[in-house]
Amino acid sequence: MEDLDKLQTHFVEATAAATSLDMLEVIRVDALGKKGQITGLMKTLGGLEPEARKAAGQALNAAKEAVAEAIEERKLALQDADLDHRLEAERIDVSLPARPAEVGHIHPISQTVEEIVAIFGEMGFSVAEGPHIEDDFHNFAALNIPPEHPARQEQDTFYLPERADGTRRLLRTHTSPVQIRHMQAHEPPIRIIVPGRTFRADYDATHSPMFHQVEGLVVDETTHLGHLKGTLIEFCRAFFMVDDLPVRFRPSYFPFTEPSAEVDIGCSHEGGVLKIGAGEDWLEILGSGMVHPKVLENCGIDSTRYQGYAFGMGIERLAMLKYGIPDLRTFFDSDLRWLRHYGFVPLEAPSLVRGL
Ligand code: 2NM
Repeated sequence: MEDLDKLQTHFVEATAAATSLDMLEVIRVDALGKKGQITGLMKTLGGLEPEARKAAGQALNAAKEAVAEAIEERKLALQDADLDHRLEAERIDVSLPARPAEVGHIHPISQTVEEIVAIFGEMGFSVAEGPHIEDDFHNFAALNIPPEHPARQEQDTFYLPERADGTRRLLRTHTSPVQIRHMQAHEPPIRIIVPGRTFRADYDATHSPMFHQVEGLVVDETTHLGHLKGTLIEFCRAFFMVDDLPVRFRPSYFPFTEPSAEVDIGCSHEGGVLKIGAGEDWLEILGSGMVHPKVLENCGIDSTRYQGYAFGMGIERLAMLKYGIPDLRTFFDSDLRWLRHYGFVPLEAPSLVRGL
Protein backbone atom coordinates (compact mmCIF):
# COMPACT_ATOMS: atom_id res chain seq x y z
CA MET A 1 0.00 0.00 0.00
CA GLU A 2 2.96 2.27 0.40
CA ASP A 3 3.57 1.77 -3.31
CA LEU A 4 0.02 2.83 -4.00
CA ASP A 5 0.49 6.02 -1.97
CA LYS A 6 3.61 6.78 -3.95
CA LEU A 7 1.86 6.06 -7.20
CA GLN A 8 -1.03 8.35 -6.26
CA THR A 9 1.34 11.12 -5.20
CA HIS A 10 3.28 10.70 -8.44
CA PHE A 11 0.17 11.08 -10.60
CA VAL A 12 -1.28 13.95 -8.58
CA GLU A 13 2.01 15.85 -8.80
CA ALA A 14 2.40 15.12 -12.50
CA THR A 15 -1.17 16.34 -13.02
CA ALA A 16 -0.43 19.59 -11.19
CA ALA A 17 2.67 20.07 -13.33
CA ALA A 18 0.88 19.44 -16.65
CA THR A 19 0.85 22.60 -18.76
CA SER A 20 -1.35 21.43 -21.61
CA LEU A 21 -4.44 19.30 -22.24
CA ASP A 22 -2.28 16.96 -24.32
CA MET A 23 0.12 16.38 -21.43
CA LEU A 24 -2.82 15.77 -19.13
CA GLU A 25 -4.23 13.14 -21.47
CA VAL A 26 -0.90 11.28 -21.47
CA ILE A 27 -0.97 11.22 -17.64
CA ARG A 28 -4.58 10.03 -17.59
CA VAL A 29 -3.83 7.15 -19.95
CA ASP A 30 -0.72 6.22 -17.94
CA ALA A 31 -2.75 6.09 -14.68
CA LEU A 32 -6.30 5.13 -15.56
CA GLY A 33 -6.24 3.97 -19.18
CA LYS A 34 -6.86 0.33 -20.16
CA LYS A 35 -3.16 -0.44 -19.69
CA GLY A 36 -2.65 2.24 -17.02
CA GLN A 37 -0.73 1.60 -13.82
CA ILE A 38 -3.68 1.95 -11.43
CA THR A 39 -5.86 -0.09 -13.77
CA GLY A 40 -3.09 -2.69 -13.76
CA LEU A 41 -3.16 -2.91 -9.95
CA MET A 42 -6.95 -3.34 -10.09
CA LYS A 43 -6.43 -6.42 -12.22
CA THR A 44 -4.22 -8.02 -9.51
CA LEU A 45 -7.04 -7.92 -6.93
CA GLY A 46 -8.48 -11.22 -8.21
CA GLY A 47 -5.44 -13.12 -6.91
CA LEU A 48 -5.85 -11.96 -3.25
CA GLU A 49 -7.62 -13.52 -0.27
CA PRO A 50 -11.12 -12.08 0.27
CA GLU A 51 -10.14 -10.04 3.37
CA ALA A 52 -7.03 -8.57 1.79
CA ARG A 53 -8.89 -8.06 -1.51
CA LYS A 54 -11.51 -5.90 0.22
CA ALA A 55 -8.95 -3.64 1.89
CA ALA A 56 -6.78 -3.36 -1.21
CA GLY A 57 -9.86 -2.73 -3.39
CA GLN A 58 -11.00 0.15 -1.21
CA ALA A 59 -7.51 1.66 -1.17
CA LEU A 60 -7.22 1.32 -4.94
CA ASN A 61 -10.64 2.86 -5.55
CA ALA A 62 -9.76 5.78 -3.28
CA ALA A 63 -6.49 6.32 -5.14
CA LYS A 64 -8.20 6.02 -8.50
CA GLU A 65 -10.82 8.59 -7.54
CA ALA A 66 -8.23 10.97 -6.10
CA VAL A 67 -6.20 10.85 -9.33
CA ALA A 68 -9.28 11.17 -11.54
CA GLU A 69 -10.47 14.16 -9.54
CA ALA A 70 -7.07 15.84 -9.73
CA ILE A 71 -7.00 15.32 -13.50
CA GLU A 72 -10.53 16.71 -13.95
CA GLU A 73 -9.73 19.77 -11.85
CA ARG A 74 -6.54 20.44 -13.78
CA LYS A 75 -8.41 19.94 -17.05
CA LEU A 76 -10.94 22.67 -16.17
CA ALA A 77 -8.14 25.02 -15.15
CA LEU A 78 -6.24 24.40 -18.40
CA GLN A 79 -9.42 24.87 -20.48
CA ASP A 80 -10.07 28.18 -18.70
CA ALA A 81 -6.54 29.33 -19.35
CA ASP A 82 -6.85 28.22 -22.97
CA LEU A 83 -10.05 30.27 -23.41
CA ASP A 84 -8.50 33.33 -21.76
CA HIS A 85 -5.56 33.00 -24.12
CA ARG A 86 -7.81 32.79 -27.20
CA LEU A 87 -9.94 35.73 -26.09
CA GLU A 88 -6.81 37.78 -25.72
CA ALA A 89 -5.30 36.62 -29.01
CA GLU A 90 -8.50 37.08 -31.05
CA ARG A 91 -9.37 40.45 -29.57
CA ILE A 92 -11.04 42.88 -32.03
CA ASP A 93 -11.26 46.61 -31.50
CA VAL A 94 -14.78 47.28 -32.79
CA SER A 95 -14.22 51.02 -32.46
CA LEU A 96 -11.63 51.01 -35.27
CA PRO A 97 -12.92 52.60 -38.51
CA ALA A 98 -13.66 50.42 -41.55
CA ARG A 99 -10.77 50.32 -44.00
CA PRO A 100 -11.50 52.94 -46.65
CA ALA A 101 -9.58 51.07 -49.34
CA GLU A 102 -12.17 48.29 -49.26
CA VAL A 103 -15.38 50.30 -49.76
CA GLY A 104 -17.94 49.48 -52.42
CA HIS A 105 -20.16 52.14 -53.92
CA ILE A 106 -23.82 53.08 -53.57
CA HIS A 107 -25.61 52.96 -56.92
CA PRO A 108 -26.87 56.40 -58.08
CA ILE A 109 -30.45 55.05 -58.10
CA SER A 110 -30.18 54.06 -54.42
CA GLN A 111 -28.53 57.36 -53.58
CA THR A 112 -31.24 59.37 -55.37
CA VAL A 113 -34.04 57.41 -53.66
CA GLU A 114 -32.37 58.00 -50.28
CA GLU A 115 -32.14 61.73 -50.98
CA ILE A 116 -35.82 61.94 -51.97
CA VAL A 117 -36.82 59.92 -48.89
CA ALA A 118 -34.72 62.25 -46.69
CA ILE A 119 -36.45 65.37 -48.06
CA PHE A 120 -40.00 64.06 -47.76
CA GLY A 121 -39.15 62.36 -44.48
CA GLU A 122 -38.37 65.73 -42.93
CA MET A 123 -41.69 67.02 -44.23
CA GLY A 124 -43.48 64.26 -42.28
CA PHE A 125 -44.00 61.59 -44.95
CA SER A 126 -43.49 57.88 -44.20
CA VAL A 127 -42.24 55.30 -46.70
CA ALA A 128 -44.69 52.63 -47.94
CA GLU A 129 -43.88 49.64 -50.15
CA GLY A 130 -45.84 46.92 -51.94
CA PRO A 131 -45.65 43.96 -54.34
CA HIS A 132 -44.16 44.11 -57.86
CA ILE A 133 -46.77 41.64 -59.12
CA GLU A 134 -50.20 43.24 -59.07
CA ASP A 135 -53.74 42.69 -60.30
CA ASP A 136 -55.82 44.78 -62.67
CA PHE A 137 -57.79 46.40 -59.87
CA HIS A 138 -54.85 47.87 -57.93
CA ASN A 139 -52.76 48.82 -60.97
CA PHE A 140 -55.55 50.16 -63.25
CA ALA A 141 -59.24 49.98 -62.29
CA ALA A 142 -58.98 51.61 -58.85
CA LEU A 143 -56.94 54.40 -60.45
CA ASN A 144 -59.81 55.28 -62.79
CA ILE A 145 -57.90 53.93 -65.79
CA PRO A 146 -60.62 52.58 -68.14
CA PRO A 147 -60.42 49.13 -69.81
CA GLU A 148 -59.72 50.63 -73.23
CA HIS A 149 -56.88 52.85 -71.99
CA PRO A 150 -53.69 52.36 -74.08
CA ALA A 151 -51.58 51.80 -70.93
CA ARG A 152 -53.40 48.49 -70.46
CA GLN A 153 -52.39 47.19 -73.87
CA GLU A 154 -50.14 44.18 -74.27
CA GLN A 155 -47.33 46.31 -75.80
CA ASP A 156 -47.15 48.54 -72.71
CA THR A 157 -47.77 46.17 -69.80
CA PHE A 158 -46.04 42.92 -68.86
CA TYR A 159 -48.83 40.41 -68.22
CA LEU A 160 -48.33 37.07 -66.50
CA PRO A 161 -49.93 33.90 -67.96
CA GLU A 162 -53.70 33.62 -67.53
CA ARG A 163 -54.82 31.90 -64.34
CA ALA A 164 -57.55 29.24 -63.88
CA ASP A 165 -60.18 31.90 -63.18
CA GLY A 166 -59.32 33.75 -66.41
CA THR A 167 -57.58 36.67 -64.71
CA ARG A 168 -54.05 37.75 -65.49
CA ARG A 169 -51.73 39.37 -63.05
CA LEU A 170 -49.15 41.89 -64.21
CA LEU A 171 -45.91 43.65 -63.28
CA ARG A 172 -46.92 47.00 -61.81
CA THR A 173 -46.51 49.81 -64.35
CA HIS A 174 -46.21 52.47 -61.62
CA THR A 175 -46.02 52.45 -57.82
CA SER A 176 -49.60 53.80 -57.51
CA PRO A 177 -51.06 50.37 -56.56
CA VAL A 178 -49.17 50.77 -53.29
CA GLN A 179 -51.08 54.02 -52.65
CA ILE A 180 -54.34 52.19 -53.46
CA ARG A 181 -53.49 49.42 -50.97
CA HIS A 182 -52.50 51.99 -48.37
CA MET A 183 -55.79 53.90 -48.73
CA GLN A 184 -57.76 50.64 -48.48
CA ALA A 185 -55.97 49.75 -45.25
CA HIS A 186 -55.63 53.14 -43.53
CA GLU A 187 -57.92 55.98 -42.53
CA PRO A 188 -56.76 59.50 -43.37
CA PRO A 189 -54.70 61.48 -42.51
CA ILE A 190 -52.32 59.83 -44.99
CA ARG A 191 -48.87 61.12 -45.83
CA ILE A 192 -46.71 58.56 -47.68
CA ILE A 193 -44.04 58.31 -50.31
CA VAL A 194 -43.59 55.12 -52.27
CA PRO A 195 -40.22 54.35 -53.86
CA GLY A 196 -39.80 51.23 -55.94
CA ARG A 197 -39.30 49.32 -59.17
CA THR A 198 -41.80 49.57 -61.98
CA PHE A 199 -42.08 47.76 -65.32
CA ARG A 200 -43.21 48.74 -68.81
CA ALA A 201 -42.70 46.94 -72.12
CA ASP A 202 -40.60 49.74 -73.55
CA TYR A 203 -36.91 49.66 -74.45
CA ASP A 204 -34.95 52.34 -76.27
CA ALA A 205 -32.39 55.07 -75.53
CA THR A 206 -34.69 56.80 -73.01
CA HIS A 207 -36.78 53.84 -71.73
CA SER A 208 -35.82 50.77 -69.72
CA PRO A 209 -38.30 47.87 -69.20
CA MET A 210 -37.51 48.09 -65.48
CA PHE A 211 -37.20 51.53 -63.97
CA HIS A 212 -37.75 53.30 -60.65
CA GLN A 213 -40.35 55.70 -59.39
CA VAL A 214 -41.10 57.61 -56.25
CA GLU A 215 -44.74 58.53 -55.87
CA GLY A 216 -46.35 60.44 -53.02
CA LEU A 217 -49.82 60.73 -51.56
CA VAL A 218 -51.42 63.05 -49.01
CA VAL A 219 -55.06 62.71 -47.93
CA ASP A 220 -56.71 64.80 -45.24
CA GLU A 221 -59.86 66.86 -44.64
CA THR A 222 -58.44 70.22 -45.72
CA THR A 223 -55.77 69.17 -48.23
CA HIS A 224 -55.73 71.49 -51.25
CA LEU A 225 -53.76 72.46 -54.36
CA GLY A 226 -51.74 75.01 -52.35
CA HIS A 227 -50.30 72.15 -50.27
CA LEU A 228 -49.35 70.28 -53.44
CA LYS A 229 -47.62 73.33 -54.90
CA GLY A 230 -45.77 74.31 -51.72
CA THR A 231 -44.58 70.75 -51.09
CA LEU A 232 -43.33 70.15 -54.62
CA ILE A 233 -41.65 73.57 -54.95
CA GLU A 234 -39.77 72.92 -51.71
CA PHE A 235 -38.91 69.40 -52.85
CA CYS A 236 -37.43 70.58 -56.18
CA ARG A 237 -35.31 73.26 -54.50
CA ALA A 238 -34.05 70.88 -51.81
CA PHE A 239 -33.32 68.06 -54.27
CA PHE A 240 -31.40 70.18 -56.80
CA MET A 241 -29.93 72.33 -53.99
CA VAL A 242 -30.85 75.61 -55.74
CA ASP A 243 -32.63 78.00 -53.34
CA ASP A 244 -34.22 80.22 -56.00
CA LEU A 245 -34.94 77.43 -58.51
CA PRO A 246 -37.92 78.47 -60.68
CA VAL A 247 -40.72 75.87 -60.51
CA ARG A 248 -43.67 75.93 -62.93
CA PHE A 249 -46.99 74.04 -62.79
CA ARG A 250 -48.36 73.27 -66.26
CA PRO A 251 -51.91 71.90 -66.74
CA SER A 252 -51.94 68.23 -67.75
CA TYR A 253 -54.13 65.14 -67.68
CA PHE A 254 -54.03 61.88 -65.71
CA PRO A 255 -57.08 59.63 -65.22
CA PHE A 256 -56.37 59.45 -61.45
CA THR A 257 -56.05 63.17 -60.68
CA GLU A 258 -58.24 66.21 -61.36
CA PRO A 259 -56.92 68.78 -61.85
CA SER A 260 -53.53 67.49 -62.96
CA ALA A 261 -50.29 69.36 -63.43
CA GLU A 262 -46.86 68.65 -64.79
CA VAL A 263 -44.02 70.27 -62.85
CA ASP A 264 -41.13 71.94 -64.67
CA ILE A 265 -37.93 73.46 -63.29
CA GLY A 266 -35.86 76.27 -64.77
CA CYS A 267 -32.68 75.51 -66.71
CA SER A 268 -30.23 76.98 -69.18
CA HIS A 269 -27.95 75.66 -71.90
CA GLU A 270 -24.74 77.64 -71.69
CA GLY A 271 -22.25 76.49 -74.30
CA GLY A 272 -24.16 73.25 -74.86
CA VAL A 273 -24.09 72.20 -71.17
CA LEU A 274 -27.34 71.85 -69.28
CA LYS A 275 -27.46 73.86 -66.05
CA ILE A 276 -30.33 73.61 -63.57
CA GLY A 277 -31.47 76.98 -62.18
CA ALA A 278 -32.95 80.25 -63.44
CA GLY A 279 -32.57 80.35 -67.23
CA GLU A 280 -34.33 80.58 -70.55
CA ASP A 281 -35.67 77.01 -70.65
CA TRP A 282 -37.75 74.48 -68.68
CA LEU A 283 -37.31 70.80 -67.82
CA GLU A 284 -40.23 68.51 -66.95
CA ILE A 285 -39.49 66.46 -63.83
CA LEU A 286 -42.74 65.52 -62.05
CA GLY A 287 -46.40 64.66 -62.57
CA SER A 288 -48.97 65.63 -59.97
CA GLY A 289 -52.58 66.45 -59.22
CA MET A 290 -55.49 66.36 -56.80
CA VAL A 291 -56.58 62.74 -56.31
CA HIS A 292 -59.75 62.08 -58.35
CA PRO A 293 -62.79 61.62 -56.05
CA LYS A 294 -63.54 58.32 -57.83
CA VAL A 295 -60.10 57.01 -56.81
CA LEU A 296 -60.77 57.90 -53.15
CA GLU A 297 -64.19 56.20 -53.32
CA ASN A 298 -62.65 53.11 -55.02
CA CYS A 299 -60.51 52.76 -51.89
CA GLY A 300 -63.35 53.27 -49.42
CA ILE A 301 -62.52 56.88 -48.57
CA ASP A 302 -65.42 59.36 -48.30
CA SER A 303 -64.66 61.93 -51.04
CA THR A 304 -67.13 64.44 -49.58
CA ARG A 305 -65.05 64.57 -46.41
CA TYR A 306 -61.50 63.99 -47.67
CA GLN A 307 -59.33 65.40 -50.42
CA GLY A 308 -55.84 64.45 -51.47
CA TYR A 309 -52.94 65.25 -53.73
CA ALA A 310 -50.50 62.87 -55.35
CA PHE A 311 -47.35 63.07 -57.45
CA GLY A 312 -44.93 60.82 -59.23
CA MET A 313 -41.40 61.06 -60.57
CA GLY A 314 -38.94 58.90 -62.49
CA ILE A 315 -35.77 58.25 -60.52
CA GLU A 316 -33.44 57.52 -63.45
CA ARG A 317 -34.29 60.84 -65.04
CA LEU A 318 -33.76 62.77 -61.79
CA ALA A 319 -30.46 60.99 -61.15
CA MET A 320 -29.27 61.72 -64.72
CA LEU A 321 -30.11 65.42 -64.35
CA LYS A 322 -28.59 65.85 -60.90
CA TYR A 323 -25.44 63.80 -61.46
CA GLY A 324 -24.78 64.40 -65.14
CA ILE A 325 -25.22 60.79 -66.22
CA PRO A 326 -25.73 60.94 -70.00
CA ASP A 327 -27.02 57.43 -70.86
CA LEU A 328 -29.98 55.69 -69.21
CA ARG A 329 -28.86 52.18 -70.20
CA THR A 330 -25.64 52.43 -68.18
CA PHE A 331 -27.68 52.30 -64.93
CA PHE A 332 -28.29 48.59 -65.43
CA ASP A 333 -25.03 47.44 -67.05
CA SER A 334 -23.49 46.39 -63.69
CA ASP A 335 -20.22 47.93 -64.85
CA LEU A 336 -17.95 48.32 -61.82
CA ARG A 337 -15.84 51.03 -63.45
CA TRP A 338 -19.03 53.02 -64.08
CA LEU A 339 -20.12 52.44 -60.47
CA ARG A 340 -16.76 53.62 -59.12
CA HIS A 341 -17.13 56.77 -61.22
CA TYR A 342 -20.80 57.62 -60.57
CA GLY A 343 -21.34 55.72 -57.29
CA PHE A 344 -21.39 57.14 -53.77
CA VAL A 345 -19.44 56.37 -50.63
CA PRO A 346 -21.47 54.26 -48.17
CA LEU A 347 -22.23 55.38 -44.62
CA GLU A 348 -22.73 58.97 -45.78
CA ALA A 349 -26.51 58.83 -45.69
CA PRO A 350 -28.22 61.88 -47.18
CA SER A 351 -29.99 64.21 -44.77
CA LEU A 352 -31.12 67.81 -45.10
CA VAL A 353 -29.02 68.87 -42.13
CA ARG A 354 -25.77 67.10 -43.05
CA GLY A 355 -26.28 67.52 -46.78
CA LEU A 356 -27.76 65.36 -49.54
C1 2NM B 1 -48.32 60.65 -60.94
C2 2NM B 1 -48.91 61.85 -61.27
C3 2NM B 1 -50.09 62.21 -60.62
C4 2NM B 1 -50.64 59.31 -58.39
C5 2NM B 1 -51.95 59.23 -58.01
C6 2NM B 1 -52.03 58.24 -57.08
C7 2NM B 1 -53.21 57.77 -56.34
F1 2NM B 1 -53.05 56.50 -56.00
F2 2NM B 1 -53.34 58.43 -55.23
F3 2NM B 1 -54.29 57.89 -57.06
N1 2NM B 1 -50.81 57.76 -56.93
N2 2NM B 1 -49.96 58.41 -57.72
C8 2NM B 1 -50.04 60.20 -59.37
C9 2NM B 1 -50.65 61.39 -59.67
C10 2NM B 1 -48.88 59.83 -59.99
O1 2NM B 1 -47.16 60.19 -61.51
C11 2NM B 1 -46.65 60.85 -62.62
